[in-house]
Order: sequence, then structure tokens, then C-alpha cells
Amino acid sequence: GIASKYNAASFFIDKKIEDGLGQEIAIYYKDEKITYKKLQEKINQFGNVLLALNVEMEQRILIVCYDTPDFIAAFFGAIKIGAVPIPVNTNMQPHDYEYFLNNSRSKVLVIHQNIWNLIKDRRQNFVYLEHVVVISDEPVNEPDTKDFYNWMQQASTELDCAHTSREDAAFWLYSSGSTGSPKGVIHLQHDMQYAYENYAKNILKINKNDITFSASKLFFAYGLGNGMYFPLGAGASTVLVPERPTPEVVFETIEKYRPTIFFGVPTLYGAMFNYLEQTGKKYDLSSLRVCVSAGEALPAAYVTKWKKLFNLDILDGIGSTEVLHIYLSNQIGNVREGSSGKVVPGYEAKILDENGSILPDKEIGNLWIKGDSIADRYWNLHEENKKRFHGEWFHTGDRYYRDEDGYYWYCGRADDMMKIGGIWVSPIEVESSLLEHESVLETAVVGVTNEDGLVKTKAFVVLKEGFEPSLRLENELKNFVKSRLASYKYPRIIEFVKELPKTATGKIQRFKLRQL
Ligand code: 3SK
Repeated sequence: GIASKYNAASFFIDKKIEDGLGQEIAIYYKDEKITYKKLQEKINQFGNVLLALNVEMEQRILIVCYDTPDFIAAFFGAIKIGAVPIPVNTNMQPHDYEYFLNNSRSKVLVIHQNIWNLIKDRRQNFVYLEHVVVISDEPVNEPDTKDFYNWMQQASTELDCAHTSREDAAFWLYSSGSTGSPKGVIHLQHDMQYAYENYAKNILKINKNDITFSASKLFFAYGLGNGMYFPLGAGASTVLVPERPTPEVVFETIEKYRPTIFFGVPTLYGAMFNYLEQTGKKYDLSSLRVCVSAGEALPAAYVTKWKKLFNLDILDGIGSTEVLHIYLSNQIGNVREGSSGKVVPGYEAKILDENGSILPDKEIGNLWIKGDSIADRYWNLHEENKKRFHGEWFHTGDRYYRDEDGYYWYCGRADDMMKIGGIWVSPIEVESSLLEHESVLETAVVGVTNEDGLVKTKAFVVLKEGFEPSLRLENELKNFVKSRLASYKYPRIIEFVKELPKTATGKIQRFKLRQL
């Protein structure tokens, strides 16, 4: 028989109209207030645009879009027809987009004009791509590209949703690994509802009067929930800001739109403290009822300082792209500063040693998680799937211990990946980039913890003969990496060394460098 019908766009959008929330505000964007009804129409229009391009169920659509209502229209419009949207980071390099397009075999690319301009000379390399839909404030007059707004305008605002089931693929997100290329994480139709019902409802107590603002962008798993499907699930509102979330932008956005829940990452909270100290400015954050942090461990001092400044809790938690959202979290009225909190209801956690035996409290081991928002698998990575997805359990790759009160404490990554500003950075990728510079003989990149307890990228560099360490060369190397990789990956600290610590077989001993 045919599986029973379930479609995430119906749950998050259509149901709101059926529940009589059509005239409520779904999105605050610049000076626009977009109602649920208007959003549904945009979603339907984009679904119809894809149908006009002959997109079929299960076909992938790559979305390179800033945080705007168009992101949500493209994302849910694709899901509503059973196609599979893949939002990706808007700050990547042209070769990254080539990889995403070819690895996912996307048939359609939805992209802002300025980013398209950076990659269009490679179009012949995008072997599966059939249509490019460009989002631009100016009319798009380029051969073989479609004008997003023009097509949307002509499309019908009515659309029936495809007969997808809970088990169908709904969307992918790319997750970076310490080695190899980013992995396509396949999420199913029911995954967002699970994260919404378990984390957003139980932990955040989200309700229809809330207004969320996420500094983390929608293309991250963290931002996707915070700024899109949590508020939509609750019939609440989201504030979308396409700009880079500098402390100034964040403070001004909070004052202007008066959100009730704010989502940040530790580096941003740190930068916000610095900004307040340096400028002496004061901001009114009284609209907020709770703040959230994820991405990397939040220093205990930040929790205390934020409470003192604004009388607000920051709920630190940890999630992953594979689990979709946060599975360990502090709770409103129950914050253990410096810890990742307790297991979110709906999820289970276990800490295992290298042989797979469960460890007692206070012993550090590998964290495994169970819960129904866990991705189906990685795209086309059979061996990796066997290592990470074991039936209902997912091997997070994080090292943790649990204390006697049930709080979980982060102890680093099982591999050498670093979380910088909440985003995974692979040391290998940064090293490969540095090695392309004419002066670099050898290099090793590690994450080091600064005085605030935040992780920064540090590169140890052995120079080739004829090159001398200098501040100028240090800056040149930083800029060199920035120009080749997404800029958040550049090493914040560079130390020139005569040699790197290595094993007898020549393997770099990163753990020794982390201690330097
Ligand atoms: O990095 C995290 O902690 C996180 C949180 C929520 C969703 C996704 C991620 C990676």
C-alpha cells in the first residue's frame, strides 16, 4: 500500500492556516511583516516554479540564500512538491559550490546574484545542473538563468502538497569532517517536527507569542531551527536579518524588533561583551525572556556576566547537524554554568569507552545519542555510515563525561576537528591551504583555548629556507588562507617553529601542539 501522507511544509505552514493563524505575523524582515498566509503563498509560488522547471520528487535543489523570506519560500516550496532542498553556507569559495552541486547532483540552483557572479564562469563544471534561478533586486537578463522574482510573480499561489511520507527525504545539510569533503546529511520529513516538539517546546517553552532572533544563519542546522521551523511550528514569529551578525547589528536588531528568544554562539557573546566595554553603549534587551548558546562549550564566566548585565539566562546546549538540533541542554531555571546541561526529553545519551562498554559517571568517553530527529544517513558514504549510524544510535564524535547530578561536560572532539565560532573547521583543510604558500614547508593546525575558554585556530608553521619569521609574513599567511577558504577558517594565531613533533612513522602529534 501507499505510505500515509506526511509533509513538513503542511505541518509547519498549511496547518497554521487551518488553525486560523493566517493573519498572524510569521516573519519580520526589514520593514515588512509577512503573515502566515502570505508566507504560504510564497511557498506555493516557489513550489510551482519548480514544477514549471519539471522538477520531480526526490530531486535536489541547492539553495545559496541569505536569511530572507525567499530562503523559507525556497526551502518549504521544494519540500512541498517532494523535492529536496539543500541550503548551504553563503560564505564559501567557488570550488566549494562546485563540490556541493556535483556531490548532490542538484538539478536546480537558487542563488543570490552577487554569489552567482563569483561562480558562473565554472558553469560548464556543474555537470547535473539544469536551471539557475537568480535572486536579484535588478531584472536578471542573463542567458540560461531564471529571474527568481519574475518567475515567482507569475506562479500560482495555490499548490497541493506531494504525497510524501514521514520516511521520505525532506532536506540535506552539509557537515564538514576532519578529513575528506563535507558530508551530505539526509534528513527525513519528520525530523524537524521531532526537534521542534522535543527541544523547542520542552526546553524553550516556545509558544505563539514568541519572537525568535537567531544570529546563527538559517543554512546552519542550529539557525534553521532557531530562525525558521521552531517559530513556525509554534505559530510564533521570526526576525530575519541577512547581514553579518556583528555585535552592533545584533544589539540594534534586538532593540528594534523586541524578540523574546535570542540564539547566539559563544564567540558572539564574547564579542558582544567586548563591544559594550569598548563603546560604553547601553542596550535595552528587556524584550528577551531567554537566550541560547550552542556550537561550542560556553565559558561559565559568560553565563554569569550575561546574567549580571541583563538578568537573563543563557541556556548552553550541544547539538549536531546529524541529530538536527540540540540534544543536551541547560534548562530555564536550571543552569549549571560551564556544562552542556542534561539530556533533552525525547533523546537518550550514553558514554562509551573505545570497546563500546558503557562508562560510569565522571569517566570521559564517546558520546552516543538516540532520538528520532537523527538523520537517515550520509549521502553516498557507506563506510562512514557504518561507523556513525548504529541502528537507533548515532556516534557524535564528541568526548564527554556525566557528573553525579546528570549534567554533561564537554571534553573535546574524538578526532581533531575544531569548532571555531560554532562552525566546524578541519585542521587538514587549513593546513593544505597554508602549504600552498611559497614560504611554508610544513604546518600543523590545532584548536587552542584562549583566556575566555574559547577555541581559536592556531597554525604552527615551519618555513622553507630563505624565509624568515616576521609579523608581515604572519599577516600575509592569514590573508592567504582567507583568500582561499571561507574566511572564518583562517588561523587567528601563527607560530613559526623550527620543526613539528612527530611519531616514528612521521605522523604529526597534534596533542603535543595543543599543550604548547
Ligand atoms: O553545534 C551545535 O551545538 C548545534 C546545535 C544545534 C544544531 C546543530 C548544531 C551543529
